[in-house]
Amino acid sequence: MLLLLLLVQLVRCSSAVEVKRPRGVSLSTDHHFYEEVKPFTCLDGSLTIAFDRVNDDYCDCADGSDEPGTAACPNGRFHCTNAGYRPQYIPSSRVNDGICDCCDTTDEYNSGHVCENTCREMGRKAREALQQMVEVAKEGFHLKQILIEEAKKGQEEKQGKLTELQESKQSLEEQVAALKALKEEAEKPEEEAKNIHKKAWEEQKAAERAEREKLQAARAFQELDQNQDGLISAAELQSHPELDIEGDGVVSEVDAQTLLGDLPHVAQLSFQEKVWPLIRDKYLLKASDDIPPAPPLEVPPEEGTESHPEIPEEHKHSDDGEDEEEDEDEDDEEDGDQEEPKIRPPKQAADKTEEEAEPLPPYDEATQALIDVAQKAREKYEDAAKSLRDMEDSIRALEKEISFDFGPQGEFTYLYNQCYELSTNEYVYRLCPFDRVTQKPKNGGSETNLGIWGSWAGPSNDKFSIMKYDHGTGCWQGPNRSTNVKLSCGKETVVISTAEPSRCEYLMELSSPAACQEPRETDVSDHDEL
Ligand code: MAN
Repeated sequence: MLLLLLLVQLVRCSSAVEVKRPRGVSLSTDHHFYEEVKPFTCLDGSLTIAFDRVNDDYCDCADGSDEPGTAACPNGRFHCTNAGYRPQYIPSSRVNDGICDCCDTTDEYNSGHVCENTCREMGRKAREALQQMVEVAKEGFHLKQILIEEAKKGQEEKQGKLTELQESKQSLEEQVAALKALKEEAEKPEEEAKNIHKKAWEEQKAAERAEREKLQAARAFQELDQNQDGLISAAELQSHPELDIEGDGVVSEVDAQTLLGDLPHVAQLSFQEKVWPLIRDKYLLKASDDIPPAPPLEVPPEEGTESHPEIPEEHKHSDDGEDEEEDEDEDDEEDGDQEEPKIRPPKQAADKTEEEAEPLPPYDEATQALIDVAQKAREKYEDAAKSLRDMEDSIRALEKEISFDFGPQGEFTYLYNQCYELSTNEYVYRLCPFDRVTQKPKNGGSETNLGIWGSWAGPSNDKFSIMKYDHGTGCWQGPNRSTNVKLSCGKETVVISTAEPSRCEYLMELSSPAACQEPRETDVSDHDEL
C-alpha cells in the first residue's frame, strides 16, 4: 500500500502549480499561516510579529517558524517542493551552506553554489523502481492465487487421506490383535518344547558333573590310599596337612577321626559319600597347585548317568574336552619342563565357567518346527504392528500439518516441509518454515538452533508479516536464541537477508509471493500515464 501512496504522491508532485508563499514553506500544509497582509503569529503561538519580519534572516520565534527560508533559526526547517520528485523538509541550518540538499536546488539560493536540478531524473528513477515493484507485486499476487488454490486442494486431499487412514486404522488394529493372539498361541507349545530341551540339557550337564565328581573322588581315594589296601585310614589322612580342618596346618588325629566319621577306616564307596564332600574343596585346591594330578582312572558309568538321548552326539563333548584338557596337563607334566608351579583355578569354578559358556545344543526337529511356526507368527505380528505404528505416525503428522495456521487463505502452506538457505561470510543460515531456523559455521563446527516455530507475530493489522521462532540454543550469559522472519513480497521464495540486531536475537527476511498484496488498478494506471 505504501508503494501505491508513494506513486500517487509522485504523480501529484510532478503536476504541482507554483503558488505564492514565503520561501521554505510547504504549499500543501503550512502556507495559509503565512499571509502577507496580516501580522505573523509564530506557529507555537508564542509571539506575533509584523509580516516583514518573516524570513528577514533574524530569528524571532522560539520554534523557528518565522524563518522557514533562512538559516537564522537553529531549530527551523526548510521545505523543498522538489517538483518532479518527493517534497522534503531539511534542517534550516543547511540552507545556503554550499551543499545541495534539495533536488530542486532551492536550498542554495544565496550561497553562490550552483546546483543542478535533478528532481526530474530522480523522479524518473523512483517511478521506474516503483513501477518495477508494482510489477513484482502484480506477478507475486498472481502466483499467490495459484498457491491459495493449491493449498485448498492440498488441504482437501490431506483431510481425505486423514479420514481414510483413520478408517483403515481400525481394521489394522483388529488385524494386529488377531495376529498377536495367533503369535501367543504359537508361542505356548514353542515355550514348552524349549523348556523340555533346556531341562534335558541341564539334566545331562548335571549327570556329567556327577560323573566328574565321582572320578575326582576315585582319584583322590587312590592318592590318599598310600598303602593301596583299598581303605583310607586316619593315618593316611593325617599325612595330608592340606586337609587340615582347624587351620593350624596339621591334620590331628581328632581331625582325621572326625573326617572318617569315627570309623577306623573307610572303603571307596563310603569315602565317596561321606569323606569326599568334607575334603573336596581343600583337596582340589591343593591338587590344582600340585602338578600333575593323579593319572586318569577308569570308572565304569553307573546306571542312569548315560548321556541324555535327546542331546545330539556332536554336542556331548564337554567331558571329552575336559579329559583332553586333563590329558594335556599330564603331557605337560611328562615333559617335565615346568619351571614355575602352574596355578589353576579350583576345579569347581572352572567347571562352572565352562558350563556357562557352553551354548544350548541345537533343537531337535520337532522343537525346531514349533519354533519356526512361532517365529513366523511373531514376524507377521511385528510386521502388522509396525504398519500400525507407521499409520499412527502418518495420522499424527497429518493432524499436525492440518492444524497449522498457514495464513488467511492458506497461502503459506507451500512453505511447509521446505527449507531455504542463505550463506554469509561466516555462517550458512537455514530457515525451515513452521519448523526451525539454524546457523552453521562455515569453517566447521556444529549447527546452532536459532529458534523453533512459535507463531505469527506481525502487528494486529498485519499478523502474517512476521514469523517468530524461539526457544533456540541458549546464548552464553544471554537469552535463548530466537529469530523473527519478516516476510516481503517477491516472485520467488528466497531468504534475502539475515542479521543479528541484538546478541542471539536474529532477523531474517524471506521474500515470497504469498506475502504480496494486490496492487490497486487505478494507482497502477495513474502511474502508467507518467
Ligand atoms: C555464536 C553465534 C553468534 C552469537 C554468539 C553468541 O557465535 O551463534 O551468532 O552471537 O554465538 O555467543
